[in-house]
Amino acid sequence: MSTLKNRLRIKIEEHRPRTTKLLKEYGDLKIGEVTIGQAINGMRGVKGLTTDISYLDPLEGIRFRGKTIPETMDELPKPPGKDYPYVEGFWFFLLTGDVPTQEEAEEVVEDFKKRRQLPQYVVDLLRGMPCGTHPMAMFSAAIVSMQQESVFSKYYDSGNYNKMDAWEYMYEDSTNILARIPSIAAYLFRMKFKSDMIIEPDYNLDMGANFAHQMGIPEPYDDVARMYFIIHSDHESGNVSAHTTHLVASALSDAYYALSAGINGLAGPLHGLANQEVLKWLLGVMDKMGGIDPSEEDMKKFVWETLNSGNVIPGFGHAVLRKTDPRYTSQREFCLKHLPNDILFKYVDILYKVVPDILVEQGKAKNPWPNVDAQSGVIQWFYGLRDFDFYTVLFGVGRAIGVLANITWDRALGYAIERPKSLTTDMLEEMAGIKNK
Ligand code: CMX
Repeated sequence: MSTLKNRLRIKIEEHRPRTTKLLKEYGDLKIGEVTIGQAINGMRGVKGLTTDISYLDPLEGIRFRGKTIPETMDELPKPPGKDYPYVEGFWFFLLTGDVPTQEEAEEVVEDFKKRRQLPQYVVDLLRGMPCGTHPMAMFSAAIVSMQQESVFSKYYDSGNYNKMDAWEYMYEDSTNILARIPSIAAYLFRMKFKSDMIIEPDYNLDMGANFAHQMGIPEPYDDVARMYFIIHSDHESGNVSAHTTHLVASALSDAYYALSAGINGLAGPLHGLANQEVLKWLLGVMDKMGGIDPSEEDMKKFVWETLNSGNVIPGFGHAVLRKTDPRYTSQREFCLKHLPNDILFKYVDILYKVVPDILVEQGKAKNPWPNVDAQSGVIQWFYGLRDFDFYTVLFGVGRAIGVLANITWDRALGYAIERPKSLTTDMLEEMAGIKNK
């Protein structure tokens, strides 16, 4: 058994009594209340999920296994000479909560290489889809097409299913998926946007470097990929992609079904698709300003025009965060180092200066600060990735790491099938004392 799987087994066995004790002895303890506003408006802030993989503090932003993004980037093992950690080592860290040693991370790198090969039927499926299909629909279809390989489903059907061992099968499916999806993403990118000039994987490379290689983009795009996948991995359990993946897996659907569903949620413009929306909007701003260095005054005018026409400012606001998203900051730092003079980055920079005050003045958004999506497209654009329909697929590869770690733990801790209760409008009116007799 690999070091990672063995460590995970130990962590799971240590953790199980904590969950059992909470359920058995404190199961009736109240941890919150639900208002009519929350029942109608997306359950915002309702405490109804448990995860130890990440925690989102409204003011501090995300922590992965207790570590901030800078701590994560600093402490995890990196490929020699690189600025960002191995994605495979980050998978080890999210699953176990332990920072792997260099050797442990590299063992996972080797494990992923063995699982990387794409089945021919995935390639055939991608090639058979209508050319107008959105890359997110292709990505989701490719993931669910591999469901026939699920070892979890086979185990469930075997007649020997034991809920205590189910996590092992979820782990195997999850690792197989993670090892393959960067190649799926790169394949569909080259097929769709690079005249079908496919680049075969290089089995000497780690996930980030092989992704850059298969995309056909030189260094430091390998580090961009590592950074991008890590910062997009997890953002607690309540966001649409994470929650959907968890919800589907709670029915004991396997990781292929669950992740494909989560990816479909990520494709929404209020969630993952926002990075594509930001780029589209930014290019519109640039076009209107004639591509010259923008002035703050012109930018303010444009932002107000967008708001007054009933649109949101993409890349700003957040359902939970109440400060600048540290995922934004992390990418901003990358931009300041690698592309400080890029014209698009200058637009993003000015937006950072003018949008928050305008959103405060408008008085609607609870959080006027930028989120992750306000920066990510700019970096991709700079490295020549100009087909922004593809951007959310990149987010999807990263998001898979977090949600697959979560559903592996869901099975380890035997989390139940999700079934919140709904009420009718009549019932809410009755509770509010406004029901017409
Ligand atoms: N521009 C203009 N108006 C905004 C706004 C923005 N960036 N963000 C919020 N608002 C508005 C909302 O549309 C809402 O208006 P109505 O009352 O007219 O419906 C009001 O402010 C209150 O919304 P909120 O409680 O602050 O925000 P929500 O939790 O409802 O929504 C989000 C959060 C992210 C969907 C929203 O801020 C938004 O639409 N932002 C732009 C899209 C975006 O960047 N999405 C990426 C999110 C990142 C992620 O998923 O991780």
